[in-house]
Amino acid sequence: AVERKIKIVDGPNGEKIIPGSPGNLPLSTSTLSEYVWKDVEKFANKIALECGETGRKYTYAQARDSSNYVARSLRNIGLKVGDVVAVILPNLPETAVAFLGASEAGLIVTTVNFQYTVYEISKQLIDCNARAVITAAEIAPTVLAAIGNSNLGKIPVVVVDDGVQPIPTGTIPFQDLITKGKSLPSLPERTWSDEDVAALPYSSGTTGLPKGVMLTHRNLVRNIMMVRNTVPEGIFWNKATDSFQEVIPSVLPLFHIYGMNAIMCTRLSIGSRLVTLPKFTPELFASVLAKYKTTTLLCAPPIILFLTASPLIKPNYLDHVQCVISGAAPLGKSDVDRFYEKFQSLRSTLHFGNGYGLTETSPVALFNWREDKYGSIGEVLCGSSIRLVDPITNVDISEPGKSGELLIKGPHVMKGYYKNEAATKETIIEGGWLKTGDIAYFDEDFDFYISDRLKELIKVKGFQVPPAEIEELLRTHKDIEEAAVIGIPDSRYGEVPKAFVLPKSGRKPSEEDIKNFVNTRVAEYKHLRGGVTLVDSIPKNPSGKILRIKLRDKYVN
Ligand code: 4UW
Repeated sequence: AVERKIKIVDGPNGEKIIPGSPGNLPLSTSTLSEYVWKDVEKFANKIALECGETGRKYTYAQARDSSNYVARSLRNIGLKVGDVVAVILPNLPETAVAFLGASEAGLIVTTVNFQYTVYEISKQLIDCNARAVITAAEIAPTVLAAIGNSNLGKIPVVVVDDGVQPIPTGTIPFQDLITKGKSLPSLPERTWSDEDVAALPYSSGTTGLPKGVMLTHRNLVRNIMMVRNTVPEGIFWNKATDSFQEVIPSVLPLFHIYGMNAIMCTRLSIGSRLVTLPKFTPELFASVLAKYKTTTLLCAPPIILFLTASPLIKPNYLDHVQCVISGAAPLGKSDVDRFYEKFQSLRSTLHFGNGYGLTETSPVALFNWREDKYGSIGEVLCGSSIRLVDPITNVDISEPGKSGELLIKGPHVMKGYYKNEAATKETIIEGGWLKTGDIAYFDEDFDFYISDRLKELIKVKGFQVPPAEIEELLRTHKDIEEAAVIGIPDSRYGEVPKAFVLPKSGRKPSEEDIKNFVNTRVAEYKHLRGGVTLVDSIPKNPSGKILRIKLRDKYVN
């Protein structure tokens, strides 16, 4: 056990501020790509990125140079500093090259779920006014249809060639950005600072529709530094040396903040080898684990459950694994116990970590690495602080065991929601505190636990399903007057969405019809697996806000 010397500080308005773990953050004004590549000479010839399906690889020197050539090309095709470029790619080596290249060119990268439908993609592209798209051959038809459905006009579409599917006419091969960029002049000196926006992933936050989360270069870089200064080196992260290199299957999607910053950027900054999996199939994941000596597993709970349950994963596949990190959704102690029952030989050597955070915090805010406290989300990262506020009385909590809404402050907290000042003001309140919508408490050692979720967000396998988005879609159905969507617990998915539907008078849509309507318009994980119930009224408060908690109390608990 570690004794943590944390002293609660009184704020000017009665706040009880709980400071993060001790540890100094060195000053930095690097942009994201400068930070990621800053030590690249130390591991220039090691493999940085490798496709787990085809074996296509980039060494560190190649990855850095290719990103730089991509940056030159993107500027050369007319994109200007501050333009938004959408990266709609599965996990490929090129996803990192595209992301970091666009960032180096001073563009803002919005990452889009590559499993999205035409409907979902066009919404995001329109909302952020994307000026270009980088995608893959397999997805290109969907992306082109989404652009066609939008008011964006003719924008450049760059396509990564998978060697299987032809690239649609009128699009730019990604490889051309690299090869032609090489002979273009170097980028001019940068005119933007680390306080400018680098990434624009989407999150619904505590309420409403998905919103662009403005993460600056500083947000992302500071978060990497906060993790590296709080979480023990040599266990949970290892810088590459002459004789050692981390090997990490990159299975969590790179469009989500966990894959993007906590895995891709963080681990490239220390010289790890990322083996990218373009899709999650049990066979591909098993073959990657069998082939590569994986040292580090960065997972969400469903992956840990999969490793435990699947007969395709032989216990010896994990023999070289030093640590398993879980994040994005709750992981129970019993899940860890079952994992160790299968991977017996790891019991004395393996370290289990649990990271908690949000898209809005770049993402890591708290991290647990204590073996005796698996259910905990651990300690607050250095360089940041938190508060717990009773959601009913609005009074700050300063004793162990009492639950309140978790508020976060620090250099990792987003600049705000893109073009949405109202939502920003509701989420980042006076003093710069970000409301998480999660209910938490702490114990005698200042280790934290999430006990409930105040916000309406549903998390399916760690992915966000904003109820407001499904409700908006349901209201476009010809027979539906009103709808409310809630999450119900599910052993496989964590939670699944369930819809309550008020039909238009005289109409009686079938459950099957409603499910089909939704399921053909949204990505697979948003499907109404929890079913559909027809109701006579949707509970609302006087101002018209849906009282989802009433539905939860009536139908779930
Ligand atoms: N336990 C319980 C957790 C946990 C959790 C998140 O989609 P977003 O916006 O963001 C994420 C971030 C994942 C992440 C954070 C920190 C970290 O170290 C890591 O890797 C180890 C991954 O998923 O959803 C944010 C919401 O997800 C829930 C919580 O409700 C939060 O507000 N959540 N991590 N360990 N719940």
